[in-house]
Amino acid sequence: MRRPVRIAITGSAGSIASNLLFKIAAGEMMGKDQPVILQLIEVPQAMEALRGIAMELEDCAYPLLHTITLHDNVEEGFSNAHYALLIGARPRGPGMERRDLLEVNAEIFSRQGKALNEHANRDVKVLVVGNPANTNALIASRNAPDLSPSQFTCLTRLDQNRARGILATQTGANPRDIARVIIWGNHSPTQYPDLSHATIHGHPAMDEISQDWYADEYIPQVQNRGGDIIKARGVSSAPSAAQAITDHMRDWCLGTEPGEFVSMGIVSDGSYGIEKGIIYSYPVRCNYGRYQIIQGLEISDFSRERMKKTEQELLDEMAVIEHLLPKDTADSHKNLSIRLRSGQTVTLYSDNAGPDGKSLYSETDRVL
Ligand code: NAX
Repeated sequence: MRRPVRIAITGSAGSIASNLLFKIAAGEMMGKDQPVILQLIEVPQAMEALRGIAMELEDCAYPLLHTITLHDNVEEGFSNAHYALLIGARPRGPGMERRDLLEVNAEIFSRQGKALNEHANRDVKVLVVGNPANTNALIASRNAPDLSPSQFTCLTRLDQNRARGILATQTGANPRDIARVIIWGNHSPTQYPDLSHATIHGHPAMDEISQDWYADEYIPQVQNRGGDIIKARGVSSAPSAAQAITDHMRDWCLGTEPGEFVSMGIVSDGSYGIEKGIIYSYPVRCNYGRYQIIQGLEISDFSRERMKKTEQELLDEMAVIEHLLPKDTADSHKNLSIRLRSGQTVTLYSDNAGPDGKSLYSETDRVL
């Protein structure tokens, strides 16, 4: 049996976490042979509710659940964490402008970034879920100068799963047989769900659907799915978000399926002409606990326009909170390849996952 890993989770008494914690304790995220220590973090007024969740976890008698600790502050809660899932965030209140939302969350995520820098394990893997997720991840990362920007990611896997599920329904395919669906950009309605490289049973997905349905129905449906769920249920997505968090962390830690891409919000290294340093959703593949941006995909004018639009929204969000970002961490975000933990540019391993048995990835230093 392995040594237990420490997973710190903010917003632990909220709707997403209430679904997620039971999946983690059951071994769905880190594997069926990996014991876990859950370091659950909430705001002080939610500690009683959190105690109730801890009791329910205990009542499941999960063999992999080593210990549960409860915290009303992140400094204690992040202590020695190997993984940090930042789910809690301030939702938009009545009369609150987007600018106010960005600024109020900037305060929360600055403190969390500093706490991770000071207290977490040096190899901590961070996933930001709380919205606006991409910009919150940027803020946390910029406040953690001793950690690599590549340790900070944000969740766009829910968007990818939605894109796959909706395509499966339309074509009658099993979601398992659909691969290489990509989400580019922001976790917001400007995101671009891209099917140009997607396959169904290994054949181009675009051959199975019409361009009109893709452009006029499919893309807006994926982009607005979160809002449609709130309209229908009266509450935002929770079980599907918990599933997506599980998928994101499992793939990052244990590796992606051979030949498959998954989408993750990660710091841009300038790939595909996207501004360096912003947190942008890219197609990646993961192995040995690292991720690599899939390089060399052909980008049509149709795609380019949409990738730029969502990039622009992220630049606008960054402009709103720029004055709150520490200046001295800007360079580490823009010069990623020299910020590898080893301090050197490295040659990638070759995994024969590319076309004709050649590696797609061996000629780049973009290992993150
Ligand atoms: P809930 O309101 O049910 O739960 C949030 C919990 O976070 C609350 O219990 C609250 O007390 C706690 N919290 C707030 N600030 C905190 C802080 N500073 N430290 C610790 N805990 C804190 O929201 P839920 O439905 O669980 O959603 C959580 C966040 O995920 C929201 O920001 C939501 O917008 C975002 N989402 C992001 C998604 C993504 O794909 N990136 C999809 C799902 C979801 O909409």
